[in-house]
Amino acid sequence: MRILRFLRSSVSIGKDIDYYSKFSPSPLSMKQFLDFGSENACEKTSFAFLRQELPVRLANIMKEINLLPDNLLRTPSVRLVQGWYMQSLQEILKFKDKNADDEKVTYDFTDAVIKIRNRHNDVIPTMAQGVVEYKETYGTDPIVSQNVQYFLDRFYMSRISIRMLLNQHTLLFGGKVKVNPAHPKQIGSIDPHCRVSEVIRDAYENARNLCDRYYMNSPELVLEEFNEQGKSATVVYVPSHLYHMVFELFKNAMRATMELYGDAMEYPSIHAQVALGPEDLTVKVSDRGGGVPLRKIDRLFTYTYSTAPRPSIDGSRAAPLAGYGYGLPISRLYARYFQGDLKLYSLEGYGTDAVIYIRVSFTLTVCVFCSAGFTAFP
Ligand code: W6P
Repeated sequence: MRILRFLRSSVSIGKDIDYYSKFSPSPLSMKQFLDFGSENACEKTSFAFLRQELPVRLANIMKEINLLPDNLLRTPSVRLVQGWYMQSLQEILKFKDKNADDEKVTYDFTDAVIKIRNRHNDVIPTMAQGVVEYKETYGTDPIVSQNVQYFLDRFYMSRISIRMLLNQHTLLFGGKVKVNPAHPKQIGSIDPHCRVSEVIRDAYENARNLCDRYYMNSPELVLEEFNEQGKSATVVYVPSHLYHMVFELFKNAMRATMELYGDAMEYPSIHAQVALGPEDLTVKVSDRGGGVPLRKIDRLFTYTYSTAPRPSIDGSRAAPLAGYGYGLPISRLYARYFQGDLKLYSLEGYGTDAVIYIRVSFTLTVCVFCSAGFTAFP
């Protein structure tokens, strides 16, 4: 009986995936995100949008998961992730024919959204584990590596875009009031006046703490801003995304510096520069950690290259500062999500400049899967 029910539900979920994957995801502009948080937008509007849009985004990426190499698809880790996507799709589809005017319905929906977000918390390390399992059994070749790279970039971009929707909905409608007491001026996760330098200093301090713990010392930060006198640069942005990116860059810059200078008592500072122009806000993080040869730069963004077995989590050894996991490629996706980018320029024998580009215009449409940009409200 149970098996029969399972079979029947997995046949119908297949049909749901087919149906919803035929729709294209609707990219939102920063302005549209802000409008959802304004006075005249309500939980009902957001509910009506999400109960269609979430299945579309989930189904589209589930179709792509199915195109992975068989041997990767069969790893327990990828199966696990696939199961989470199926479960979440089913939970959203339960709201298909529900009455949007019923407060109980929208309340339950917000609850479901929170559950789904939590279910998918560990997608990145779990997929990384799948890649490790695959590599251990089959090794890697350049073709598989390239396919995995293409897939994971789209998969993680899709995840960023879905989580953005989930977060906005729960932050705006999950509580009694729309304002977040910790960040009253934010619209959900978006800060219309995100102070870039504050985020940079915060990320530096936290990276420095890790560095001090691992190396017993750390390089200083020199931060410079280049824009209208006296004003510090602000952008309409998701501060947590900016934090994630610069934190990753600082960890890498610190590690390179500490590894090159070994037991020296003094270390060359890390320089961060912030420049605001009419189109771009640019953040450059420069270290003098000896650089990386050009031949090895691409590897820093390659999933099959940078995946190492997960470091032990028994806490008996301090976690290494960087180099495990997907920090850099994921950071680049965060930058590209709002039509920006993240690039590395290295001077081998000297140091590395890491540059984050952030587009200033808030009418830009965010990326759903790729970095192709267009404007919703020119
Ligand atoms: C390095 C390698 C790297 C990656 C990202 C950011 C900074 C640095 N410095 O040597």
